[in-house]
Amino acid sequence: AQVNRGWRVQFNNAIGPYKGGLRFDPGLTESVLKFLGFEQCFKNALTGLPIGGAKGGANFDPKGRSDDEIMRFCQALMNQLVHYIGPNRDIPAGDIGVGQREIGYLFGQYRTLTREFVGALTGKGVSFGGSELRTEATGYGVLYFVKDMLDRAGGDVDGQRIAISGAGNVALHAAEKAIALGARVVTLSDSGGTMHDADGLEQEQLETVKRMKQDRGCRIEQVAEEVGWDYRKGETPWSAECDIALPCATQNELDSDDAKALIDNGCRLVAEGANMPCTADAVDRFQDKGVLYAPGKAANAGGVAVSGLERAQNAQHLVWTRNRVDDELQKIMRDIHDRCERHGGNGDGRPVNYRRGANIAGFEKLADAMIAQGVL
Ligand code: NDP
Ligand code: 8G0
Repeated sequence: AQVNRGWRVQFNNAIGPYKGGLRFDPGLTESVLKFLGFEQCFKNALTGLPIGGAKGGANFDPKGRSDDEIMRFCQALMNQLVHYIGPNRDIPAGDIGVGQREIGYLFGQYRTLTREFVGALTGKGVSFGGSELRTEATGYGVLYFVKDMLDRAGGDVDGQRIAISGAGNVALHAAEKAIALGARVVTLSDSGGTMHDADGLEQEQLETVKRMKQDRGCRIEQVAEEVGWDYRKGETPWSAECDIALPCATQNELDSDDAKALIDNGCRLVAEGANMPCTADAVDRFQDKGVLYAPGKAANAGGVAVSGLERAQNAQHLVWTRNRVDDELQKIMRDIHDRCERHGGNGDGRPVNYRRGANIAGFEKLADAMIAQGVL
């Protein structure tokens, strides 16, 4: 038999029930889940919705597994997870290596074991309680946030060259919205390497990338060949010329040397689609050089926010339209931007310190809730 380890780190539920993603990654450790759970508390507070912070997953490697193997692993994991989650206790969702298919299997097992149809998971298929736009929410939300940052700084997304890392849920939907807003997406990547083209991705090419990744699990190397882009084996996107960088793959994927290369190549704005993709040194360098920088807890909060909206729809036994969810998402991203500006603004039209603003705004809300409830 094969044995894997699963975890759920329930970090704080002072504002609402625990909420956060589940990750399948052979390199996963409890320590990674703890920092992700910690960050999740402040992100969820920033959304303005009543959700606490958690993170979980397993050191299971989904790559190369059959559909049946994935289903059986999801069922085995839920046999244990069922004791800890519930619509008013802890509501997991997908994350790296866990998409709609996995959430479907997890939900099916939860429903079978509990004999209840309730919103104990988010990111479900829209035919069984999932919210419209949840799949797209994180990536779209990143672009809405970037747009708000540029509005504040007197710029525009249209015509900007954007380097994106990753080729998963967040990266591909960030790319989709970037193209829709008139930007040039000059890179995508995976753990094998980077595809690059200075002219940028056409919408039609993006459809090809999505199909190849989602239906056939192709690597970026194969995708690059198919769409006729340059492939840089073993390289990250951070040596490309760009105006904006959106790290959307994983933690610690952009270090201080990468930050220097980006700045030297003209990058003026960095927003984190992934959780903690930039090392602390890299962030210091961006801020020292006046590069606008938005941490994941602000820029990628659209995903968990729409998960919060999915939970609300499930609790009301209602289904909202895509337009309604999109309007709510844009409003939530704007509110997060305003909170960052209020707590991280430097006055007089000077650049906002989004790192400081996001940390203070998220912390203040959570600390107030804990003190009021006598937790401290
Ligand atoms: P996916 O599993 O859909 O995609 C992950 C992508 O990142 C893949 O292209 C993967 O490539 C790449 N990647 C993973 N590890 C590495 C690595 N070590 N080096 C280079 N590339 C790597 O995950 P998501 O898109 O959902 O998540 C991406 C990030 O966004 C994570 O940090 C996640 O926590 C964060 N996030 C996700 C949200 C969501 O709603 N999904 C919400 C908020 C944040 P490969 O195939 O080679 O592994
Ligand atoms: O929807 C969620 O609860 C969720 C899923 C995956 C990642 C995140 C995140 O905010 O990092 C949230």
